[in-house]
Amino acid sequence: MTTQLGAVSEERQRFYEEIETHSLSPLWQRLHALVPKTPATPAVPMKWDYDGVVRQHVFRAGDIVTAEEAERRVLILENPGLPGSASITHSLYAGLQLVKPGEIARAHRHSQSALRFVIEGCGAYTAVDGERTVMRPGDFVLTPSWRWHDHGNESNEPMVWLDGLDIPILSFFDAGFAETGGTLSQQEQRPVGDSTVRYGNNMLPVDWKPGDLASPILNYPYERSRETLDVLARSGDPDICHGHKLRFVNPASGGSPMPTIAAFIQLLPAGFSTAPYQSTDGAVFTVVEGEGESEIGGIRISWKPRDIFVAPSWHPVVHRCRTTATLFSFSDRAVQEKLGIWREARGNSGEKR
Ligand code: GTQ
Repeated sequence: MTTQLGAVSEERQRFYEEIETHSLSPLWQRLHALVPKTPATPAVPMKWDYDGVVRQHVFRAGDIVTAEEAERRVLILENPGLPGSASITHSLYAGLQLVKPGEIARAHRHSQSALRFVIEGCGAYTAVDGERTVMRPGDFVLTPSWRWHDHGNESNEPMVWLDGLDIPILSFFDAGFAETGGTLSQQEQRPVGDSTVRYGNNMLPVDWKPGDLASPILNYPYERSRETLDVLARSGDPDICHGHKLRFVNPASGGSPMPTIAAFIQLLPAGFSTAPYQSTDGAVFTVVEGEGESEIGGIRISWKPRDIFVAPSWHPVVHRCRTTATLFSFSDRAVQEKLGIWREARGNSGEKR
């Protein structure tokens, strides 16, 4: 009997080897990995300690590479579960970009959508399609797909921001294009703050039609996000899974600021502990204010301002904080919702929606 089974298994092994030479492969050997019962990402929970570890390396990069040489002087935050991928989750890229006083990150455009979330420094600018916005800590800035953008620092302090891009999504679709500008920085076409007033005051110019799926607003300043969180926190109970959480929107559609990337900001009251929450969008968090810890898939991560951490898809997440805390986060929920595949589970049950 055993011999017979062994013989079959040898026969199968020979079969697998033979068909492999014709680029064929048996599904029954791989079915469960290809069609898992629940999401099984190789990405792992991870924290980057900004002030304790990462900051010194970002600044060292500033000593050894010029902005001109590097084009973008960025240290990539690569998920240790996805080595060599330049990805922080399977679908998203994150990096920390340094622009020193007097430097310019050259004008270019690409089909990848990008967000910038300011970690430190004040007064550098991002220009998008000829309009500059001045960046301050906690500001959430967009450089959507195919829009010309450059960055410059005319302040006297270095600036570091978190770059969040959909690079892995574009590379999955093999749909990436990029162009370098003819000039280092763009010609100014509209005054600073134009898009905030034009599109951000709960009105839109009457015959204006969006040219693409991204928000026409360049900067969602922390001042306004924080004020909104404060109003929510003063006048209602926190959600058990999220505390007080807001999603950033494209005022033209009510949807996510960019078609592939959703972004959020949340306030956790001092002493608050969230109920377990899991969703299919792996999320990248950065701490603006407060100290606390998160348990992500059973792994405990303590955090303080400017730290960055990642919660991979379907890992149960719990946040606890000693002081009032505000967390910015971004994920691919925008894409998953468009495809009808996004799921969440609230509380302990692990039940689907
Ligand atoms: O500033 O356009 O971190 O193209 C990676 C790729 C930043 C950018 C990154 C990019 C950019």
